[in-house]
Amino acid sequence: AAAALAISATAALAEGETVGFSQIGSESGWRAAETTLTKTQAEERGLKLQFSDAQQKQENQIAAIRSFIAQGVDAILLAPVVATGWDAVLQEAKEAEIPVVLLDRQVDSSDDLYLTAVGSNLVHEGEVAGKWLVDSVGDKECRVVELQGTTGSSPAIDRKKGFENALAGHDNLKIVRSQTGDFTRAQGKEVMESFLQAENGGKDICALYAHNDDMAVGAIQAIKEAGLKPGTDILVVSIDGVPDLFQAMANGEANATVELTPNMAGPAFDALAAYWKDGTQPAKFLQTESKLYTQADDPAGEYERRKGLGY
Ligand code: GYE
Repeated sequence: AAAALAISATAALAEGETVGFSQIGSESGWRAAETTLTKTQAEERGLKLQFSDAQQKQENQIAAIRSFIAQGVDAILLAPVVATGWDAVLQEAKEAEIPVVLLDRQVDSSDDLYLTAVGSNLVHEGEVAGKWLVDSVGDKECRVVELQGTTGSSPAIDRKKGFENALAGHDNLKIVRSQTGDFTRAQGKEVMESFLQAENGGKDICALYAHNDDMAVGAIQAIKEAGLKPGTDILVVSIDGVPDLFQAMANGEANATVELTPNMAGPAFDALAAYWKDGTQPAKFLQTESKLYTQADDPAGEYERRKGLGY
């Protein structure tokens, strides 16, 4: 009888909740780190994680959420690739009484359709990046090119807005070209090549603002292949704080980045634990930090500190 009791107790402990995670894909080093940290923390907390990689397609995310609902998971994590088109499937999760937690991006659905959203203030990130450039350039004429994130995603919309807020009133800084690089290195390089060609081989470009570090790293490659010096001929400012950007900064090839923690799962799992325990309703937005790093902030040391963190 004692042995049976021990087994059932263990079974109860091992039971743990099941969480479905609809991840966008692995378009950037930052996203790969977010996935790694989510899997590690689920394991540490005794949660069973059903992971789905949507290859950056919304229809795949919606299908994954529907399969999680059919499985009767205890919660759903969703990093929404774009901001629109979620009402129906979020309503289905609500009717199934499955709490949904948004990670790192926002949706335009009403906030009664999700338990909480964990992420940074994306407009503020753009403002921090823009302010750094305004302060660095002073009253010099500066033609700026912009690599936007995934079209229709909340970071692409908000980081553009924030950067423009910071440049308002400083007419010597002008965004002369702006196009999506879909948050990837490859497309960041490709689009930057077209910007360089269109701007007198890059000689007319004073600065690049990239909505994430991966596009900046791709663009840095293109700037070097055009025979120019990234970080001096063309200033480079971006967002995420991934190790490779700190590496570029240590080499003088990038100037500034706004850090985005890849650990969105920690606050998400904490909120879910409280909700599962006694129905505690968290705030609808759990905001993470946005810290500016420049070449003055020991980039080589920051590279060392980050390179093991799941990137
Ligand atoms: O900046 C980028 C990833 O959603 C804020 O998505 C996140 C962004 C991040 O592709 O690297």
